[in-house]
Amino acid sequence: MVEEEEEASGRLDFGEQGAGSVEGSVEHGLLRYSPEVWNALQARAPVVALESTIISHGMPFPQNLETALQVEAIIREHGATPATIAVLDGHPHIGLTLAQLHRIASGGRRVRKTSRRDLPAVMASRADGATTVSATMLLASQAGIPFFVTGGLGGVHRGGEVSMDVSADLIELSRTPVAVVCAGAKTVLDIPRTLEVLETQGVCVAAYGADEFPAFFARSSGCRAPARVDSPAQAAALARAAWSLGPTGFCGVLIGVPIPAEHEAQGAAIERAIKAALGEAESSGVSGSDVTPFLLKRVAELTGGASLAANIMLIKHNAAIGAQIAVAYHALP
Ligand code: PSU
Ligand code: MN
Repeated sequence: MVEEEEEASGRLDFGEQGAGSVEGSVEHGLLRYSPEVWNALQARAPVVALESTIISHGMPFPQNLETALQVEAIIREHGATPATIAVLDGHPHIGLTLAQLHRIASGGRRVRKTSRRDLPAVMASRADGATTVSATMLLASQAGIPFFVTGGLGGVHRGGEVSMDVSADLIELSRTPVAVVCAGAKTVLDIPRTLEVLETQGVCVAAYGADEFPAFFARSSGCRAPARVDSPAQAAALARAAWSLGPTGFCGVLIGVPIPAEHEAQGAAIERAIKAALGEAESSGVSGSDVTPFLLKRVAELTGGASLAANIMLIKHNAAIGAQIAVAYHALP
């Protein structure tokens, strides 16, 4: 395990903001920032948040680490600064070094899947936690980062009307003013009910360059998206309109980016694997926060890696568009 962290080159002096330097990161209040992210935020440059559960629980090592690094590179290529978020030794980190990314990617079960409700326990026990969409949104918002890119969103699980297994991601979108750019929700979930809960919670949902809300591996979910945007500038304007309504108005914004048509071919095989994995989850009694990681792992195994390849392609695609949206937001008049 790579544990050592580089000392920051040259002591950073952020005395005015009350920030200090800890093991190469900038400590400000509750949060520890990588120098790259801290400097970008101080300069009011566009920053894009990234979650870490997709690294620890969404993909196997070492593809997870390679993908995380490539996604960060894509965001930089598009003119924004990536900020991967995770909890290390109980401290929320905004922006990770290579060593810290490696620690999350290779940590196996030692790294805890951390949604909003888990943050206090992970912090108090000084554990390592990989943040889900809900916890990442909360920490990104506290860091002043309004844009966040990921692969797939959590949602209402199939049978959720009985189990009440509804991802905290949906509720977070109703509380926290961060725009989430993703490929929609996987059909391991109940997409119509997911959209119903988002409506009930007052979340602004748009599809990017499409009329339907996307279903991750498939462009079409059969569900019309409540709104449509066709460019980074339009997505940025939508987010600004939402946030202009103030703290008691709209909060999160969800932008669903469909999988590019040329990559959709594998969709049918993946759908069959999803059906099989759902049956296995039920018969082996997997429940709670283990359900999503179990399904993602089994679908990847059953498709011989095709779902993993699609996953990797999608998160990169979303990163390019999310970075363009963050840059467009900064350029709004
Ligand atoms: N869906 C995916 N990939 C993922 C996740 C969901 O296609 O990696 C992860 C995200 O971190 C998301 C979390 O926030 O799972 C949702 O978990 P749950 O269903 O337990 O709320
Ligand atoms: Mn759940």
